Amino acid sequence: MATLIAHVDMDCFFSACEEKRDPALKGRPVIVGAAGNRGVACTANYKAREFGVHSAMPITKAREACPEGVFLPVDFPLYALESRRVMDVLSRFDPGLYQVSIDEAYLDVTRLSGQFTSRDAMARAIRRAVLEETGLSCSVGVAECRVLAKIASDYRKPGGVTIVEDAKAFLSPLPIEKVPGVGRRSLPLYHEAGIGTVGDLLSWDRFRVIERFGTQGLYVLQLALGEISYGMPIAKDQKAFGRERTTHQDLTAREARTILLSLCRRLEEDLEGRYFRKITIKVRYADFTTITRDVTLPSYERGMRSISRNALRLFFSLPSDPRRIRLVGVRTSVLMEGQRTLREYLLRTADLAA
Ligand code: TTP
Ligand code: MG
Repeated sequence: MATLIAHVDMDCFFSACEEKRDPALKGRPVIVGAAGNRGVACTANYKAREFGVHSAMPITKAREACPEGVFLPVDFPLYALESRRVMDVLSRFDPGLYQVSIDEAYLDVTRLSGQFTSRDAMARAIRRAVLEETGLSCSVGVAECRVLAKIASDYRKPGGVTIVEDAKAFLSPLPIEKVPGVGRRSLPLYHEAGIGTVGDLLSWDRFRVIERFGTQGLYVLQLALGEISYGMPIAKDQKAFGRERTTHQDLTAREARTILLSLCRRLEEDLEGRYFRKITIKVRYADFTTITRDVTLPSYERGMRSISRNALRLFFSLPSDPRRIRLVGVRTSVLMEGQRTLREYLLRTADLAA
């Protein structure tokens, strides 16, 4: 079953907290950021946004744009308290939720979705629970890839619920800068090439995209084609990544090796380009004896080839054994941050095309 992710993002969070504390503010343009004239706006409610006020706008400019606005200083302890309340509600839906910032979180809702008639009903239930229990409004995006879930939560703000069933249909009409990572620096490159929407990029040949926009262009393309589906984000302090599978039917060594290879592939996806120095495999026999073997590499490596080569080498180093195998696993540890290289993307793309 594919992982299903919900991304929840609070609507104009700081000003919503201020409006909750002082209901007299409701209906008025509220800008949180500074008491005097120094600094920038942290956030503006939707009323203030109608005047063109946006976050990161210098306060002096915001006052010009919206003279009747209510300008408030930042009350961080208040927002932190409200944030905790929101996360408490969300953690009932996924105790392992991943909080990204003060006002947003990813939830693994794979299992939860089975309790609802539809993904939409589930997303609405999450939104309603937050609203009823905290008095604060949020927007929810649901998709099988967390990047799409995040784009989706922004799609119908404020108070919106968006379910992505089809990556291509959803992304095609969107401006390309809606994809996280396409920012101020790269956007002009797309515009120069006549690309405004993700759909425009999809009409290009894959290799032309790579030539012109490199890894990022390819990433956008793959996202839209459903070839990338990232699950839950992984905590920065995670020390190891592993995948294992228990089978219902005990396996021969040959079958176990095939499963081990598919686990290596999943593991490579989990790693999202990180480097590793240690690889461990685990084998459990039908009689429950479990053995592990590991190797520490002379230097950091990454990628599917390194994982599978080392895992298979460890597997073949096991003494031949007539017992059937009921579990195999592979793990990488001693990790270092890293991004996927273009070469790795191409290798994976070649794999996908094969
Ligand atoms: P966002 O979720 O980006 O913005 P928002 O919640 O105000 O509005 P939206 O409805 O579009 O989600 O950021 C969450 C909070 O983080 C925001 O209320 C204030 C703070 N923040 C800053 O302090 N500085 C900034 O530049 C931004 C973007 C946000
Ligand atoms: Mg927000």
